[in-house]
Amino acid sequence: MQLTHCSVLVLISGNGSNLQAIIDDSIHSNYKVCRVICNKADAYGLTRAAQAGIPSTVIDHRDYGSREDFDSALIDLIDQEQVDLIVLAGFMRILSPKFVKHYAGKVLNIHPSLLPAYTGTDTHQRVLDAGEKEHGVSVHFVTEELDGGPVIAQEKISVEKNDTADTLADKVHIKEHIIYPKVISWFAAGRIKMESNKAVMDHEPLPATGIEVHPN
Ligand code: NHR
Ligand code: GAR
Repeated sequence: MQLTHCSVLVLISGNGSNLQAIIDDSIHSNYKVCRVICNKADAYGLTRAAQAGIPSTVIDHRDYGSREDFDSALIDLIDQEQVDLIVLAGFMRILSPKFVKHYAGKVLNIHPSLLPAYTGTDTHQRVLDAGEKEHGVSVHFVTEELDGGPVIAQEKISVEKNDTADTLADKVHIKEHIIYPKVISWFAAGRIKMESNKAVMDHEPLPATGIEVHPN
């Protein structure tokens, strides 16, 4: 089903460069960012939302007694409006099974590695330490398994001799800002779904590494 104008809610914790790329793309695409929710009051991403005229809400996890209480409050906030898709863009709180079940098939995350390799944090340094020749970025559906939901798309970069964790992070960011808006527009067009814990595009199940965007 084609959503006439897919309403996207973006969850952030920090700088929000992916949020910015999504906002910039949305202006000429088939989705709109209806709200930004952030768990850090001083995150620069909130300034980006304000500059784009997008409403935002801060909800600090430290004000809640448990992860489940925080997630219940998050669900209450999100359900105040009609949201078609929730996008994690540098959002740093693990979402409880209750949250994930409530929005099954409607939550995406971007992760700076070629999943299933290098889940977790500090991916760029770990890729260097392992002597990998390739690195990259993955967009996946969020499930209860951390960084383990079905992959929709990946984009690769090559690791050169003089790369550092910082240069790899820069290269990965450039790719993130291309791949994330692209996947969101596919979702908005009704082309991507999660079915039985698999990512499906145009009714075809995708391979475990998703679609390769810009193959070399
Ligand atoms: N939630 C679920 N259920 N599944 C995923 O795949 C998720 C998720 C929530 C966030 C993003 C993520 C990543 O891409 C993400 C994927 C934070 C942590 C973490 O350990 C792990 C993975 C990711 C984000 N967070 C700590 C926590 O206790 C807090 C760290 C902090 O506040 O700085 O939640 O890698
Ligand atoms: C991005 O590189 C994203 O892949 C990564 O955080 C950065 C957020 O940047 N996510 C994780 O590492 C999740 N643990 P941004 O705030 O500028 O979009």
